[in-house]
Amino acid sequence: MNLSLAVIGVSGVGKTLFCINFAEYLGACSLSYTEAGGGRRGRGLLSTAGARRLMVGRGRCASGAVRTFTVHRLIKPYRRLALIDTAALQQAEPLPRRERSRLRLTLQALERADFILMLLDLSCSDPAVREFSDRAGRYLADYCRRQGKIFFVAGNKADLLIKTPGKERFFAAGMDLPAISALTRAGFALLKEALLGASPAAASSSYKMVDQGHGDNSGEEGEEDIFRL
Ligand SMILES: Nc1nc2c(ncn2[C@@H]2O[C@H](COP(=O)(O)OP(=O)(O)OP(=O)(O)O)[C@@H](O)[C@H]2O)c(=O)[nH]1
Ligand SMILES: [Mg+2]
Repeated sequence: MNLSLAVIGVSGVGKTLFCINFAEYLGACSLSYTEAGGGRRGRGLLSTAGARRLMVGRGRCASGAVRTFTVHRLIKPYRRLALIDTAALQQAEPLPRRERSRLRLTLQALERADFILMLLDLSCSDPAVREFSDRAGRYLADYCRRQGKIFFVAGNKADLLIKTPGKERFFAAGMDLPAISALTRAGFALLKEALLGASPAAASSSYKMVDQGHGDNSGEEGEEDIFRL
């Protein structure tokens, strides 16, 4: 049985660092990957340290590509875990052509994934980015509910907060927001537990597990489609 987790969020939120460090946390020393978009298409094998050096940080090589890291036999009962590092969500309206093709790749990745993890940057104080991320989160929660996928949302960069992580509750997209740090690995244990505890077959009940009912994202009409191509 294989498991695929798509990681989504705006640029700089920590998607790439999360994928590499979560794979390493699960026991991977090297990562095989495929990538498409951002003017690139290819595959490769890197150590986790090499992947961090080459792939993390704004403007790093292939930023804007959708990249799939595959790790083997690390998370029982799954034989393979695919971590899909999607292209950054962009707020521009209308989206420039190049961004539309990246968004198309991201939407295809979401279709393939069993689980979708949306990352928000807890250290970000820009209200426009927060509002956009919140709308994107609501849209994705609604999409996952309709498609029978499991949706997680987490606040990354908790290590940058002055308050002790875990002592404060955050909410986004109408949900409780667990605080994690892709850098320090805080919250990874809980995330692993949540992944193992939620089988794709039980998607609708697991969705309720993360939906704490703050705000209304259960409307019959669904959320406004903010991912227009
Ligand atoms: N302090 C801290 N920094 C982090 C954390 N996660 C990511 N970063 C830093 O944030 C910056 C962006 O991280 P990336 O993983 O490249 O972000 P991304 O979401 O992949 O960005 P794009 O590829 O542009 O979409 C890097 O400098 C990371 O080292 C975290 O949990 N804590
Ligand atoms: Mg990245």
